[in-house]
Amino acid sequence: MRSKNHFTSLFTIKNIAAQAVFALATSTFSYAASLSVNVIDKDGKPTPDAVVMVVTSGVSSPKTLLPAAATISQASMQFIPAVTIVRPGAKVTFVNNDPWDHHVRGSAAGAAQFSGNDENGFVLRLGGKTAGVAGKSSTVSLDSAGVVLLGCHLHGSMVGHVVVSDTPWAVKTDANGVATFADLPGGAATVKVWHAAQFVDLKPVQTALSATPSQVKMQLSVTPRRRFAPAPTSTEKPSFY
Ligand SMILES: [Cu+2]
Repeated sequence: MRSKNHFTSLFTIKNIAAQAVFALATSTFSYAASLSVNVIDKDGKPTPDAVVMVVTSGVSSPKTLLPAAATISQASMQFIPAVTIVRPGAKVTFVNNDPWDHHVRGSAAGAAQFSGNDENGFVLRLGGKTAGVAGKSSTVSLDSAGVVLLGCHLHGSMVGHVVVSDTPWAVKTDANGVATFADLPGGAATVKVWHAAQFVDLKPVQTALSATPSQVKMQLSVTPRRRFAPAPTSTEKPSFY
């Protein structure tokens, strides 16, 4: 009984200390810093669908947290969107909007696939959609931070990714290759970029965030292949599959 009380009081002291550190950090960095990251490919072209992640030294959380739920459609032989960002523990729903079956699989992407620790791995089969009825769906929980590679056992050309980000600051680059962060805490920060075609991790960039908006440019060492535009209304299986 005595040792239990001793443990409880130690825990309380630790807790108070942690709160004090948090209060100090938030009062020091009371302004919001903005950061714009331009991602270009090896040829200097703007790169959409890259994920920029910022690890901050200041303690804060974004006004908008990463989604705890997301939906990925299978349509015209593609995962749409191609890249989805969620927080750890997110529920991700796959919906088959094609009139034929898909046999979706998720596995650790990149170097993590060799670790043998595929906590986010899953396989699910979805029957083809009947016209006039909602597509069949299935939901998985992605609990560990990391990148999940999506594929289909029936259609080898289908590729997608889910980035389960452990930092709440993660933004996908737009059509112009730009990711913008509006309310970062000031101070030192590390900027990382992920792209499906970038197999060798790019070196993170260190930057200092202040009240003055900052800009960082990051260049991939590869030129990603462009995705063909999906035909959202197609109901016929493309002949080339
Ligand atoms: Cu498929």
